[in-house]
Amino acid sequence: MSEKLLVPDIGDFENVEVIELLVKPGDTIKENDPIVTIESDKSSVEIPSTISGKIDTINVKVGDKVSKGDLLLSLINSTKSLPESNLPKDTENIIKQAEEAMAVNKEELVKVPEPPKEKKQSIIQVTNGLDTDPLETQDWLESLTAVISKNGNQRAHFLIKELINKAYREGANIPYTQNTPYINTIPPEAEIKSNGDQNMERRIRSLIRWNAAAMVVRANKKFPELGGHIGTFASAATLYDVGMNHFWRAKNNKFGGDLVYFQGHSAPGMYARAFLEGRLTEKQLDSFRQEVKPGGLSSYPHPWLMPNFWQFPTVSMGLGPMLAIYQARYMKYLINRGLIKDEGRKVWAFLGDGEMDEPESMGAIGLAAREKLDNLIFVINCNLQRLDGPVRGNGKIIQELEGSFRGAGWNVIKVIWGSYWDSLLANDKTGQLVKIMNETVDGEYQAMKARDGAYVREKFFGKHPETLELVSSMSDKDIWRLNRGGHDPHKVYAAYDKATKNQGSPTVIIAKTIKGYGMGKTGESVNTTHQTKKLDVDDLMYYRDRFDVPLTDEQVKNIEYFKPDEKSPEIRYIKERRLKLGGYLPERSTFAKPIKAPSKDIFDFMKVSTGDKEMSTTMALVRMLTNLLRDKNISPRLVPIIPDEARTFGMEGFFQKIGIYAHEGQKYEPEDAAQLSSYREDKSGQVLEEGINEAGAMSSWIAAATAYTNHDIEMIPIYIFYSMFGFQRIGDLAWAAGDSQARGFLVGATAGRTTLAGEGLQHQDGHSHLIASTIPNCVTYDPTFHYELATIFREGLRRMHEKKENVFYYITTMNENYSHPEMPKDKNCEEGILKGMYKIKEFNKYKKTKIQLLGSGTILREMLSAAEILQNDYQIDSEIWSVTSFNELRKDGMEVERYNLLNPDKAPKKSYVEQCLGSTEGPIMAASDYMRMNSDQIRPYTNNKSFYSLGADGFGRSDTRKNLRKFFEVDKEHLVAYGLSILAKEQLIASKYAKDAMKKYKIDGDKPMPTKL
Ligand SMILES: Cc1ncc(C[n+]2csc(CCOP(=O)(O)OP(=O)(O)O)c2C)c(N)n1
Ligand SMILES: [Mg+2]
Repeated sequence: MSEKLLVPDIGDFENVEVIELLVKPGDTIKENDPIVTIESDKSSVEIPSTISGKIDTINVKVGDKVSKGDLLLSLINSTKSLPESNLPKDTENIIKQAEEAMAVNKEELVKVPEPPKEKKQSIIQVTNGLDTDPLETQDWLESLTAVISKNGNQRAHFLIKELINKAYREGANIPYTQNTPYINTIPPEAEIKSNGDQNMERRIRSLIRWNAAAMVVRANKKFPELGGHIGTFASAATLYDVGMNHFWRAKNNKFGGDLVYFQGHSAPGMYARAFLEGRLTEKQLDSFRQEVKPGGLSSYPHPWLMPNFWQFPTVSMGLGPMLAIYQARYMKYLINRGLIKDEGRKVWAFLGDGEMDEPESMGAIGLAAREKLDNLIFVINCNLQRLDGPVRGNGKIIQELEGSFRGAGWNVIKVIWGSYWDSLLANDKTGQLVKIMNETVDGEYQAMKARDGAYVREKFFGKHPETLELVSSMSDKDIWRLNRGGHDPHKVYAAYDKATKNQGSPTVIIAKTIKGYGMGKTGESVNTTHQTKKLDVDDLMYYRDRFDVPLTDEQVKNIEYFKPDEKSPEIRYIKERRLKLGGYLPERSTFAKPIKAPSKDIFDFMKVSTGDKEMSTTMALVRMLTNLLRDKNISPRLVPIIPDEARTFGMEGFFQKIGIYAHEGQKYEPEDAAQLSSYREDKSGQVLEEGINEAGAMSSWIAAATAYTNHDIEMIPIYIFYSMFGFQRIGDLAWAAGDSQARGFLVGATAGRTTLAGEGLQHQDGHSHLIASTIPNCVTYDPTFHYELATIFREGLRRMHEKKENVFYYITTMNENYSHPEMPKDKNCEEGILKGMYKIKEFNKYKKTKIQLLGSGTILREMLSAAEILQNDYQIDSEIWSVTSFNELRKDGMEVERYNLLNPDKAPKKSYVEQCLGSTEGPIMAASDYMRMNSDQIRPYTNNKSFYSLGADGFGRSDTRKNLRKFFEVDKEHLVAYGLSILAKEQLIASKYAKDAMKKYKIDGDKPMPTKL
């Protein structure tokens, strides 16, 4: 049967140009195969076939304008698609596989036996002092206890929910609290026990504690300026040790490995463990924070400085939690796209309670719950202190965090009290103990641990006769021994076990600890703990005794490290545990295969002139990406990341072509279902549409850009954003990306202070290149023409993803439409584009006066126009240089200058700028759509030639592009006037020409500087 394929609904567009035919008569095509590419003035989209068959005739040609309903082609032997299966084949397959895997997981889930729960005592307590009828309360509570023991927790929960709903419907509009009492979430009888040797683990932990502290103290004894932290790891040692001994699986050839984000300033503890494991030497410990000589240990986790050890930079507070969430999300993305196996890997993040004050720390917890990231576990170490003092002196950080995380939909496990409290809580028949636990504020809890047992008896248990009675048979020492949950390996183990088995939501473990645990009077639970980095001999003796470290007094005085013999049970144990868990942690490695850069011809279409066709560089980029999606090596690895601006950048064609990642697929028919670029969410979708969330998008980008090490698969993330909402919004994340050795593309679209016209002060970017230039491994470009963009992009693919160079690219693209010329034939052009500048044109008619004109981004076009005016109206010759990157030119200049200064006896080298401009004629005038500082960067490298830079300094404002360029004095008229004035200043022409030009172009010499307006 024969069938006709018509142009589908293409949204609001009419008469859209056909720019590519992707098939020819005689071809056999399948459903969803792209047929033609059409292009409006803003975006290009492929039209896929909805029919399979052999092409009989094609009814359109390149250059035709088409609208909805126009005939594209006729097919013979066609079969039409069924409406419900319009997903691409591989998408369908991936979904099928994922669904099968989910079914298997579900079966596994059913098989996991629930631990036997012996209910001895109700955990529900009377805690409300405003109880007006205790007997009635008791009745209700007993009924509930009966339900729990007879029908289980779920039933009890259901009944409570129904009661609350009923109360709400009856008008009792009192919000349900997100808090549970201030006790452990897991009751003692439900705790899963560790099979580890507890005595052995305590001994090992004590040695790690000692060596960690010794390392900091030794470094500071040598060089007091070095700093370091003891108190943080001291509070978290048990939290780390239980994970290291029992939970965290390393990467090896059979398993991808869990990913652990260690709290930045607990690094000494990780080094101390690695020392016992034999991964670090004593000499290395002694070079903690002395990294200038190779082999030193970095202050905090920095993959850039210790590339085989640290995986995640976490010390800038708040970044760790966000990055971990997006890492867990990205892991699911890779699984759902069928790019990695689902091995049940987990992402763990260790955070400080003070760190949770960072808006970033909590900023993405909603996403984690929404996306059901049950591969994510947060451990918040609540030692109740941050740097200066208590985190919530007058409140309770644990309760506050519980409320926020539960509200967001997380599985919350509180680990507040250690095992010594179990019997006290069991004997708390009236609930008075829990009541005072609930009422005591963190400031008091902290103060108690800075004192002694007698103080705790008086100030805590003494709050009520019943609780005082509860501890009457206990000595002050016994009271002092009542431990906090985060220091009890049993409680921590039970929490970790529960967290790893949780399904359908992320888990947060909120553990209560003591800052400076074991440091005694000088450092335990005191406000100055955070800065303690020196311990005197008495403190050290106390610390040794507190943890039974087998060192003599003499050895303590010398602050010696302690490492048992290789054959000792301790070392054997520590190694055995890690062997069982697949290897050591942290460790950074990569086994990712490179991606072959696409052949040059895939970019050829960008090397020819666009003729009359005008387009922006943003559009040229999208065209290029569309083409790259046809390269079988590149296509699956591209990760387009967009913060809800796809349409702004003309990328809506991607919705249908590769889909938007959505872990639940698409549960609704989109409003625009009938249209070609309809909003398509898909479980195996490729685009990460992050919402209005630049920090989240950047975190996703970092996860993708480091997938080569964390998942052993090289990915090509391309995050496209409004350039103004890039670096200045997420600068610290970009810095962390550099540290992480991220590889990928950042695209600052709609860039330029005067190029993005109507949006105004907050939108117009005149400095992102300068911010980007602060990151040493960030390579930046500001191209003007499509062939420059293609050359830069291809080289980026080659350097980062084929040659595995640890750099990342920042490219600005613009929204100004213009036609693009053919790539110059000059064989040095490509090299120049990549190095940062090349000569694009020369006017040499009059051979009297010459000027060198440098332009970047869209201002290059103003410069080209200005050169023409200078030639035609003023008989000035010029050479015009397209500067694709002032930043790259400066890097080269700096390096060459440094070499020359350090090698005064050798023949000096020439910077690339000098090679280009050093022996040219006339002064140099440079301009870009960025601050003058952008072009000023190359001033020192021009061989003392006169150098003038122009740029868009000052706050932007909304107006037409023409008016803005005039205002910032980077339009062709100002460039002409400035050019003439420069030549006059250099005494090459008379000043009257400049004056004339200013009059002609109505340029007011007394106008205030734009920075002051
Ligand atoms: C963004 C940022 N701001 C400030 C700091 C400096 N700083 C380092 S540790 C610290 C206190 C941390 O308190 P908390 O998170 O409770 O960790 P703890 O040491 O108590 O475990 C601060 C303010 C930082 N590292 N990062
Ligand atoms: Mg803290």
